[in-house]
Amino acid sequence: MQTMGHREMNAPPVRKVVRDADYSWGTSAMMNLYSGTTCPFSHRCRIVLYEKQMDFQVIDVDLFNKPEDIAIINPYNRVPVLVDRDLVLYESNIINEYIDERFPHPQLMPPDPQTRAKARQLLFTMEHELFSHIDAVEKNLKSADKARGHIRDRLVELAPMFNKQKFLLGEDFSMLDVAIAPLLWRLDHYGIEMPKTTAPLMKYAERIFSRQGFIDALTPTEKMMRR
Ligand SMILES: N[C@@H](CCC(=O)N[C@@H](CS)C(=O)NCC(=O)O)C(=O)O
Repeated sequence: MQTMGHREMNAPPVRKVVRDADYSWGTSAMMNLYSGTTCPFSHRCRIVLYEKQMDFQVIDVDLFNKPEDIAIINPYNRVPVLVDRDLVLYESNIINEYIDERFPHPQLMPPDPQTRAKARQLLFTMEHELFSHIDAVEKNLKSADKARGHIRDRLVELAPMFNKQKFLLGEDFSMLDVAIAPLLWRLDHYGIEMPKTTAPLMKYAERIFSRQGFIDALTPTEKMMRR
């Protein structure tokens, strides 16, 4: 088993498919992320892990045949779940803040308390305004079209901001960009059509998609979501 630390150049992080024997939390020296291969929330955590360039394992969880053990490590029975020795964490934004504090370079949350608090507030707003509608689209519920409309309208409002700045918090890539990226990547896949007025937002999305950490974090299934 590799020890925790920065990876050798060109040595890709390990990704392996989950088997019962892999549920050995508390014994591995590396961080283990239990991740859904198409899950936008797991996608967020994979992006942070790959941006940080440390050793970790991503354990692919088949959500259509979910192992019972997930309910043991997460009372809400969902992925992502991060296991770092005897620490078990769930909720993507909480996991990401932990990874960011544990491996501060490059730092993804703002360094000063006021901007950091503002960032957390914006993460909350993003969950409320955008990601709370994803479930309806993913599960193709009756409300899916309404949910698509909500997401599109919020993104239309956001678009002009990127005429003035490169990323959500200003000139630097941050945790907010990580948090929204899986949704932007899935717009076609979710059948959310964006009007031409959102060109600045689409340019912003491409800026994120071209980052090496983002590319490395994509699962084979996610790669196929965009043509
Ligand atoms: N708020 C959670 C949402 C996690 C979530 O909804 N995960 C989905 C997959 S994307 C899940 O595990 N659903 C349970 C299931 O499919 O059985 C987070 O940010 O981590």
